[in-house]
Formats: sequence, structure tokens, C-alpha cells
Amino acid sequence: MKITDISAQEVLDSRGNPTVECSVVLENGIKASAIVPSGASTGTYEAVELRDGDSDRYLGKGVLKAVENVNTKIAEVVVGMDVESQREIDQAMIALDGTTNKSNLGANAILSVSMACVRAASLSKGIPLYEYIATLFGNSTDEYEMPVPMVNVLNGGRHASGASDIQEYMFMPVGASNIQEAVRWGSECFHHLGNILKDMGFVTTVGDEGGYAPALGSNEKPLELMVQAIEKANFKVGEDMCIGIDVAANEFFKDGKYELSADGKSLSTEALCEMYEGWVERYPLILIEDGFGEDDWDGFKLFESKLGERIMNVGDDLYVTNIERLERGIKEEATNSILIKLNQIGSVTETIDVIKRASGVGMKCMVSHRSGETEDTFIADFVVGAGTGFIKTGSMSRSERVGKYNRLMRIERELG
Ligand code: 2PG
Ligand code: MG
Repeated sequence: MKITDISAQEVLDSRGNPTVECSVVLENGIKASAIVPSGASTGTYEAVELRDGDSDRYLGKGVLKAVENVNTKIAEVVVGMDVESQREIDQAMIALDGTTNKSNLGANAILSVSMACVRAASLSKGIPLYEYIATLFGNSTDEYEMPVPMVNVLNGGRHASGASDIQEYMFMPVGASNIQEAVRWGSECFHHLGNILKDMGFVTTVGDEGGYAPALGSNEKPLELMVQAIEKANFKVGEDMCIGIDVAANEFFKDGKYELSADGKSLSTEALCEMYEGWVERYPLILIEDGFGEDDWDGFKLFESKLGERIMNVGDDLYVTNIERLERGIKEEATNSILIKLNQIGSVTETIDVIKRASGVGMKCMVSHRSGETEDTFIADFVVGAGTGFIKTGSMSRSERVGKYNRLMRIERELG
């Protein structure tokens, strides 16, 4: 089905910053749109999110240039293309941009079109979005794997100032038999944790991803309280419910040292690795994301050699969903898992290629939101179609997070 019109507009993300929404119209009158999310703890090697830099609008964060690029340059190339030729559409935009990091047109501009085309194609074919995405992957559409959610209940780092240095503490309901159950378990543990914090006299206001953001004065304390919450909720610690963390260590890597201000410690790569080893011994910790800085390959490799058999060692800022950085990680055996964010690389097709390459060598892939999210629930369908088995989409509060859980539950009910 031919694309007859493409247009973009500026809308807001969950932090109240502008982002790009694109609408695609097809020959048969079908119209679909998609909104791009935005990160805060972004990796240096991510594709470029084009911002206007005009301090008179949105403190320089406007995206009118990206919007204009969709409305003019991209529309010129993409209008008239077959909406089901996703790879060709994405390749045409990549070629038009002409840079390796999409700095010309903006990854936000390109991705908005890429996602909107996927959604329009699914509507045009009259099939659910996750099913169409499965076909893009070449996956079976008879059977789907629902993901284990990574429920981020304590926010720190760049997502909540004054809290822990570690950015995310997540409940992982690995023992749940389906999404409805996983969501309920996550929600129950989240609320028990809230009560524990309240009883201790800590604030229970939430951070950017909907998790609590108390100043506990230590990066280890959250793990202890999460175990208490799991027990309070009557789940088996380490069996029903486990814990994952996104350290986002790049954010506190300064002059060759990891500066943990909540602990008053300055650690070398080796000392940080030892700290994680201790935590893995003491807590039901099964996943550590970005345990080291984005260029500290040796840190990831050290960790992988020591703990790679036991837990998921995930690269996020390390890989930025970029195939070249992934290739290095595979070659050097840096990690056993990779975080997947569509807007880190800027097109659906390239994201699919990265997932296929990583899963092809046995790496686990976690599809992830950004800290600046929107009402668009695209990633819920994306993870089901991709069948990667894990989704990171925040806490059990804030509608831009909960919307993804609700969509997953609806998909599961639809599938029966
Ligand atoms: C991360 C993400 C999402 P941000 O580091 O994994 O949780 O944060 O979008 O701020 O990069
Ligand atoms: Mg991360």
C-alpha cells in the first residue's frame, strides 16, 4: 500500500520536553502515528537527537528542525513508497541523512517515520502491531513469548537527583507464569516497598521512571529493602522474584574512578567489580546493566569472566543498539546481554538487525523504554513481535510506564 502523506509535529514527553510525533497516511485512507521517546543518561555513541538549540523555545530543546526535516526532505523521499517495504523506507532515510550518526536529519525525525510506517502497515494489513512486527523479524506468528518485565521501583542517578548513584533497581518476576501475574507481582512488591519506606520515614515521591526516589544514603540499602518487600508480599526470594539493577556507571565515572557519592567511595574498575560480586552473593541479583562506563570494555570483560555464567551482564550505553559496537562486544566477549532502544540507533530495521545478530550468538536482548517516554506503547508490541523475552519499561506508576504494562496484558488476553 502506497504512502500518500507524511507529516510531523512537536508534542511533549513525560518530562515535559518536546519530542517528535509523525503521522503517515496511506492510499487506502489508513492513518497511523508514532511518538519518539528521549533519554537522560544517554550514551556518547547514540545516534543524534536533533534539538533546535533556540534558547527562546523550551530552553533550547525544541524539535522544530526535526519536524521540518520530516515534513520536507523525508516526505519527498518516502511519500510514494510501499509502506510494507520497511527496510527500503529505512534505508532511503539513512541514505538521505548521509551520516553515520543521523546528525543531519536527526534520529528523532527518522525514527518517528520508521515507527509510524510499521504501525500504518499493520493497520493496513488488518493485523495487530505485534504480529506485523513478528513478520518483520521473520518470526512465527502462531506462538508468542511474553516478556519478563524489569520493574524499576527505585530511581536514582540522572533520573532522580539526591537519591542513589545507581540509576535503577528493578523487580524481576521470573517465576510468574504470564504477564498478568508478573504485573500483579511487580505491583504488589512495589506497594510493599512503598510501605516499608513510609514506615522508615522516607519520602515516597517518584522519579522519572515512576520508582520511589528516597535518599537512603547507600547504594546497597535498596537491595536490602527490596528483599524485605518481596518477603512481605509473600513471594519466594530468588525464585519467584529476583532483582536487576541498571548502574548506568558512565554517569559517575570520573578520571578513571567510579565516584559513588551515596557511599562516599571512589572505586577502581576492579574494586567496583568486587562490590558487585559481593552483592550477587548476598542478594537475588540476576542482572546488572551498564556496570561499567561506556568505554571501560575491560571492566565489562572482567565482570563477564567472573560472573557471566551466573547473571545477565547487560550493555546499554556500551552498545547503544549499534551493530558495530555489538560486533566488538561479541568478539571480545564483553557481555552476555544487550539492552535494545530504538532511538539509540534511530530506525526499526537497524534495531531488528541488532537483535537478530545478538540473539544469533546467544545473547539476551532486553527491549527498553527511555526515561523520557510518551503515551506511545510501541515497545510493548515490539518486544512481543521480537520475542526477546525481556522488557524494561519502568515502575508500576506514571501512565507513560503503566501504559506499556496495560498493552502487554491486553495482548496476552487477545492471544488467549
Ligand atoms: C537506561 C535508560 C532507560 P535513559 O539507561 O537504560 O531506563 O535511561 O533513557 O535516561 O538513558
Ligand atoms: Mg541503561
